[in-house]
Amino acid sequence: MIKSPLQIARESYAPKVPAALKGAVKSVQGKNTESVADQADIKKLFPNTYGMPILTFEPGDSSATSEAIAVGVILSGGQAPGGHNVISGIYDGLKSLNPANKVYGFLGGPGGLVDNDYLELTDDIVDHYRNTGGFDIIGSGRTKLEETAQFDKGLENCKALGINALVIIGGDDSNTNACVLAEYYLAKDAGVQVIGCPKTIDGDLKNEMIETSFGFDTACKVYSELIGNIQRDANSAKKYWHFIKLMGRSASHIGLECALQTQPNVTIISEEVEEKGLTLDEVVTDIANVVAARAETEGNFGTVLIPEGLVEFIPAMKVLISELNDLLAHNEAEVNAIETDVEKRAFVAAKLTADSAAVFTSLPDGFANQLMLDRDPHGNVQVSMIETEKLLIDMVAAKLKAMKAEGKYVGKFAAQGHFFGYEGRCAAPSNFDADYCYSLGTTASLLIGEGKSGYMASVRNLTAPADQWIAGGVPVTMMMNMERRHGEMKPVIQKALVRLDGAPYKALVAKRDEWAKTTSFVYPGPIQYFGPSEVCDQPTKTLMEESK
Ligand code: FBP
Repeated sequence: MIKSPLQIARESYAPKVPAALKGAVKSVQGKNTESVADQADIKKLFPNTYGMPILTFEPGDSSATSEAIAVGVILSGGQAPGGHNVISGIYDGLKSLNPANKVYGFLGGPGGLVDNDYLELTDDIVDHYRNTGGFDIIGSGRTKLEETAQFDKGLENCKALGINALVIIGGDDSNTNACVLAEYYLAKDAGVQVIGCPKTIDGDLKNEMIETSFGFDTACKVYSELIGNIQRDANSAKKYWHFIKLMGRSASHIGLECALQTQPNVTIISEEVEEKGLTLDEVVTDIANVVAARAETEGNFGTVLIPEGLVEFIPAMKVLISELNDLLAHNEAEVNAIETDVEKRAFVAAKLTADSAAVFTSLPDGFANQLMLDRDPHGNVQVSMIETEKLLIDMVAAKLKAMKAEGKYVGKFAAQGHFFGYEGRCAAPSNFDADYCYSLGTTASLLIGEGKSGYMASVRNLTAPADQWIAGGVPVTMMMNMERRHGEMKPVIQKALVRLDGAPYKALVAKRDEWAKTTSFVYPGPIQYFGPSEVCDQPTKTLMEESK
């Protein structure tokens, strides 16, 4: 493989780690824990992993096992910058516990564990991927580990390889399943520990003990660079409105962080739309009003940030999508057998409730077709395939036309649509993510050495310099509550949506009217890896606001 000069230079970057992880390490037990809600139900479902104490690693004599062990690593779900550093942290951590320890990577995500598709990681392989983006070292996948038959097959494969522990690097659903697996193996006394690591660019796996998921920092910095470039173009030519959809399946953390970094004219926050019960027409009217006001002062240009998951937060659309999910799941064969989109739409519309059918038939055909596309293995609509930015452009254009007819708009509206998602998911990790991920991996190896299972690696105090970060383990059950999924109540890690009483959202609200009226764009530029710390090591604005 030909490497770029930057890749070669980054190979020798030594990630910064918490001071406590630099020498001999002991684990200190904190208080026993409770789940965030539904304690009785979660306790009953997780008798072996419920209530375990929080662990913190501090300098001191280790009680970790020095017997040689083997560990299996799995990358689960969407790519996030820094995954390779989690693996190199696990690898180095285990080798420093005992050079005879082995690390296997299961290929192509959780499915690799069930299919016994694996690769033994060696110095050569790991060195090749240090500080690089992507998940290509072993690949990722979205197979759900939830059936006991899969757990048993996985166990058989672990036993054949002599694997004593698995590390599952994933988002909220994957870590929920990791905990179910940990519980199952403990109940069976199977001798395989399971540890989770918090991954997702979406930033929605966070709580009191997990300050951020890895990858969020880099992805937001990449998108903010691109938004800044577009804003500079918009401000130079003064002829386009740019509607930019940003990845993040549910929560609007990415849009919010990018807004704080770039100061666009309009930022839609899905959670706010839901809270206020806004209709699609009201969202469109709000944008059109900003376009009309700027036409009279600044000119016919600007930027609108749109969260990827918006459609699922507009109340009427949410009901429609949920009906569509059930309807498509129950009539899969029939729907697939229909040849044309027109007939498909008619078939679906006839089966929806009257209100949802009215919403569905009012949508542009192309958009309605996108809502009928295949769901992902977790039953979610694949929002990355829904062109919300184009829908909004068309609807804003129509609204402005009507406003013009009423003499309420005097400008000229020309718009460009963009979707930033895949551009950021495999970017070379920022220093923050390179350091954070390596620390998470090292922490996971220590949790394994301590014989723990059902824990997630946690590294906190992230707005301080890395040597002051606090590493430890948090029982996954602590993050759980019961939620209805596909008609059944299930224990799941509580998803962290944007909090409307949270500091990052309040920081946006304090400024957004000014950013709408004026041209206050910020152009963050590309991620920097070499140079002064204030340029290279800054955490996200979200973390900084939350830690104030
Ligand atoms: P994870 O939750 O697995 O981290 O993935 C998040 C995500 O990047 C979303 O932001 C996006 O909607 C989705 O993955 C896209 O999925 P795919 O890679 O399957 O197109």
